[in-house]
Amino acid sequence: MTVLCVPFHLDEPLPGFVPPVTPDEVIAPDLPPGTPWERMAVLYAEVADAVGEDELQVVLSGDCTTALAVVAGQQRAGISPSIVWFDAHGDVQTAATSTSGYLGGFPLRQLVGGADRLVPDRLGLRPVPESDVLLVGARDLDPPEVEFLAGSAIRQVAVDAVVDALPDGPVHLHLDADVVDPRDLPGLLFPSPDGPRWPEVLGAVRAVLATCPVVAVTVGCTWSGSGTPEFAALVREIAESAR
Ligand SMILES: [Mn+2]
Repeated sequence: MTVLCVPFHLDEPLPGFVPPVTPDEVIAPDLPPGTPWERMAVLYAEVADAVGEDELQVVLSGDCTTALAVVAGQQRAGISPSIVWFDAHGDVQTAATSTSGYLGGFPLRQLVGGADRLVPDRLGLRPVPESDVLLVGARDLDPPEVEFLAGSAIRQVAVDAVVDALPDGPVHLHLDADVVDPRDLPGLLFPSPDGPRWPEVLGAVRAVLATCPVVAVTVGCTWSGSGTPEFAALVREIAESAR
């Protein structure tokens, strides 16, 4: 088991990033000038290279897009993981549908082969079949996301229903911190009210770890500050579950 830290939010370094657990390795290269996607492609090439075979990888970053690199690295190692994506948001926007243009709202769509292909193509990321994706706890979806998901084989469940909906085979578990109700996790960049309270999220993540073979975990520390001790304890538990 290896804990990697990628102290970035998209292509922006986060020099003050406080990872919830002490990482084994920090990946923080100087990125060349370019568009945000070009810069992220350089960063994620290093992350994908660091993702090895037959070990649980826990990757901590300030966003959800880093998951693209981790899935690409797993595929190179011969693993085709299903995706269990805990997130208050859908992350299935594209440049054509997003009103904000926030790139952090795109990665799940990119994982299933949607638009905005620069990073997936440079990483050699093969599309994950939509039927192998479970979106958990999403409650803040924009209209184009609702429309896309309605016509997609991506399944959606509430946090308390995850255990009966898990896909087969090796699983990439993604945890965007903002799936937690903001009352229990202050400082979130995109807080989404009326979410599951902390004990429910904790129980659901434990159930995933206990029920299916989790081969990688990406944690989007989508907060300003340092998170909470409870969240750090969960990440430590995840990391130790593979020892
Ligand atoms: Mn997200």
